[in-house]
Amino acid sequence: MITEVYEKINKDLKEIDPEIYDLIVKEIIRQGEGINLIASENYAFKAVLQAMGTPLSNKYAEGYPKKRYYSGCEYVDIIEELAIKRLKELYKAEYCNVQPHSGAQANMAVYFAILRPGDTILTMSLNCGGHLTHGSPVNFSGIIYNVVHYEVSRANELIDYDMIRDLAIKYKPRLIVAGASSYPRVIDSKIIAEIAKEVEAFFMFDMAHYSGLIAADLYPSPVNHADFITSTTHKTLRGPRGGVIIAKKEYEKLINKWVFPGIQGGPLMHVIAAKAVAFKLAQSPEFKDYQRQVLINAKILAEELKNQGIRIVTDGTDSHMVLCDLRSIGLTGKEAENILNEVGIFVNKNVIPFDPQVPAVTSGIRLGTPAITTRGFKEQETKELAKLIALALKEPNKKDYIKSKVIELSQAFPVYKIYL
Ligand code: DSN
Repeated sequence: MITEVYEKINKDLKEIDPEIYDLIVKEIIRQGEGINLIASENYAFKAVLQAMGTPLSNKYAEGYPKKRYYSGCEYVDIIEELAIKRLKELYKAEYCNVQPHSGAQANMAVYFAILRPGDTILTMSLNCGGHLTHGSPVNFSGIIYNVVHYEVSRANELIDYDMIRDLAIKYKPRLIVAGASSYPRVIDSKIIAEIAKEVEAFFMFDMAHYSGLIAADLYPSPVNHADFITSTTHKTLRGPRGGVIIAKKEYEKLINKWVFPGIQGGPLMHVIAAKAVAFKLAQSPEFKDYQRQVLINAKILAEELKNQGIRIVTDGTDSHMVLCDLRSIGLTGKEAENILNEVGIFVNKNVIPFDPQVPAVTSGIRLGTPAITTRGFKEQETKELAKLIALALKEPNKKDYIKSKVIELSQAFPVYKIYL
């Protein structure tokens, strides 16, 4: 049930557009009652949502602080400067741009800044956990550039750095890209930086998935190794949906030019304010504790699922995510996603390295612990959840029991108390 407080705050919306109001309420309830294990999602800080739902959205501020194309930017200038200062502090960075509307736009701005159509880029294969904007044939990056992919080793499913070096020497890429959406292990940006230097390529690290862990010093930072670092702000960081770019100071003018006016118009000032809030909160000791628990929960999840007979890709995790190979229990990723959805556990089907299934089916599911940790799950609850997942996947007739347990667990750990 939605709270009276929520109804009161949103009284106008309810009256003006009951259809949309009702759907928002349903989504809030869905998020609250279900258990979210989608590794790229999280529950943003409440203060982040508050900063986003403001009249800052009304302001046009094309340009950069103190160099805008519109008047009346005195307050949004300070907001953007604060966001920049905090992001630089958070990652000990020389320069950053907080305007990209998304991770995809952050990547696009870097590509457009340093590449020309037809240039070769060396990136992680999507089948091994790479991102769509790292050269997928259905994405602009795969259409505009000549893409060469490196893979993980078939033997241990870890990134094959020798393969990166061999391909870099053979194809002489202008850019090497690292970062992944379903690689649970540490990515060694130092080795990749050395390879990039050897072949005189640029090196971009897309830390979208790992940015919260990196901010908390719990995953190796690519700063000082990569020329460009891109990220989203809504995953492990718990900020608003959006993107950022970090780079060496020498690229400031080039990147700024390519974000605006290169590929974007007016920045989303309400989102930039919310990013600033998230960057402030990410510097707190509580955030570090939170990220520690994210890692502990991911390890417990992997261990317990393994105990239940589910094969874990790379046999474990160094991060917030766990990739399961469901061939070990005779299911596809699509089947598992549907079964878990029915009991209120949200996951996404995901290719595993060298997956024999097509991406719409897959042999795996990807699980992540950022969202459950935000709502307060610790070791005990995570272990219980892993058992419920295995039970749901192995014994379809227990659905009602599992669903009631999921509701029990989620009610014990409410998300936004003010709403639900
Ligand atoms: N779509 C995001 C993810 O789920 O990882 C970024 O690729």
